[in-house]
Amino acid sequence: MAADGALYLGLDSSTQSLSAVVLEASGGRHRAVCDISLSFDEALPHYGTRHGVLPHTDPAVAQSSPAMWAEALDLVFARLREQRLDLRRLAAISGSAQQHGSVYLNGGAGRGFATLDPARPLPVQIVPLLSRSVAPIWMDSSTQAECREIEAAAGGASRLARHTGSRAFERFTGPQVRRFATREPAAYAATDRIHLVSSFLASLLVGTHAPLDPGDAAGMNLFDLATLDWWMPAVTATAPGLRAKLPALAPSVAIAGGLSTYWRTRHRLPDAKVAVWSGDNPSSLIGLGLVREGQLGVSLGTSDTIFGPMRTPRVDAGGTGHVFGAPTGEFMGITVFSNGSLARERVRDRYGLTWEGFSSALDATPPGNDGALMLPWFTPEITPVVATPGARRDRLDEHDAAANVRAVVEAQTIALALHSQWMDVAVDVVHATGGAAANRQILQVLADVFGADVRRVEVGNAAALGAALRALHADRADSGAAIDWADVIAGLEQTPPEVVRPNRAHREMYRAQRVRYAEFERKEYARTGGEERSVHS
Ligand code: ADP
Ligand code: XUL
Repeated sequence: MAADGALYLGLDSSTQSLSAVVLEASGGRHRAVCDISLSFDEALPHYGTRHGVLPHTDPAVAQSSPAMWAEALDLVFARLREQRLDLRRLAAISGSAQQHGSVYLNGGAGRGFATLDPARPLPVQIVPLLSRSVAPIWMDSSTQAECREIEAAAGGASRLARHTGSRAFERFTGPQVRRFATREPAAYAATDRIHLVSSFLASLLVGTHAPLDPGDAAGMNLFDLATLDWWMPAVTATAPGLRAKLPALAPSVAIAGGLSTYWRTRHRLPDAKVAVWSGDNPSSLIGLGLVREGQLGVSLGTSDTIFGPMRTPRVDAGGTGHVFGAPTGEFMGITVFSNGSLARERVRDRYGLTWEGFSSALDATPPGNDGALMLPWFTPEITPVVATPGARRDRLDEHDAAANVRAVVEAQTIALALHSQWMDVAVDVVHATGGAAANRQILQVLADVFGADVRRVEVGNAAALGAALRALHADRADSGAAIDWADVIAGLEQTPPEVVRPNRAHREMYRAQRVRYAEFERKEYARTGGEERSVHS
């Protein structure tokens, strides 16, 4: 058992900001005592990012700056020193980062990390270690050709998905590496190590090349979920000599090292342990308390996302879902829909409603909507892949405001259920989060369609909280006092969640509605999906 009062720091380097959550542990329980965030655009304007992304003439290209991420790390420690925290009690740190982004380093990086000078700012010491000044990130969609080439060379999309958990995706690291190796062969040849954002930042903290965990490694199209090692057919298909440039791999619970002299001297920090970092989705899984199969998370944000732990890495034959490693040592499935809050807002605004009016419309209409259906593809959809935007309606009067409100919510909820079936999980509880989880009527539809309790989880930054919980869990395991994940979650002091219970009769009705929806989706998808055929909203 760690000393009472031990502090655990979780960092989250997301697309737009760097956040930090500090947990204080006491008597087997732990609570957040600090939650801060700095926006890259505002705190570090000299990099010229917009929403964390560097300007580029090609809209398909999305890149950011590794030097900026490093400077943010330095700055967040300076801000932490201004908080009322006794950082001498810092026992361990872990982190979470936007997934898929890659950082390219030359042969001097290992020594450079080990000999950072605490008297000098970090960015000027990092820039000479980079073989590519920019890092492609997850919003990049420029690698279509590379995806197809890798799939072909690795024996097809299904084979790639069976091994790595996903078919080739533009934003995944392998296709990004291939594009760099092809277009800038000299810079690629000068690259000694390719880190993900997570392992790059962990390397800065420990002063040596840090390993990758299965959570983030699975976002590369290079990692074999069955062997937890690199899958050589994909590595070979991606770029020449790539194997030697990849980081080491380690379980999520591993300690990557101790905080290096740079941090201890510059920020007067103790010799805290640094646990391996992970991606933001695996970290959020922990932050939302999802640690066993049967628990699902639904995030109703800009996009809608459904995710949950899986004991074994079952893969989506439909080709839209992903499997990543989970910090528990098991796996997680995740499916992302682009038509989330923006689609709900389109309907709300079209009928001139407020959110209260939107909720009243849900109250005023019967579950099942008298059979009226909508396909909510207001913008191009990724699940299923639909290139031509436009909502599709069946037995639904476009002028009936209330019925359209119910139709969009039922459609999105049924789509969440249908497109997470591949995870093959017997759902017993859904943890809902994101802006639209504030809406009780939406949560009722969610409970009825899934036939499960819905708990509204209110966490500030789920990824940073998850990272702090991972630091605590890894520290205890490393100290020979390992605790189960269920106890780590149970020990967290939080406001009790609001629980919405399913209505049995509605559940039966939604079973039938799901079948009809699936049929409508199939028909419309075959007729217009992915093709240039517009159906107006
Ligand atoms: P992000 O993905 O940017 O983190 P959030 O999770 O913060 O997004 O969600 C923001 C969205 O929440 C807003 O765009 C809005 O559409 C939605 N929202 C806020 N309140 C409600 C409500 N009462 N009912 C439905 N949606 C809501
Ligand atoms: C996941 C993905 C995003 C990033 C954003 O596949 O691309 O969720 O991790 O931070």
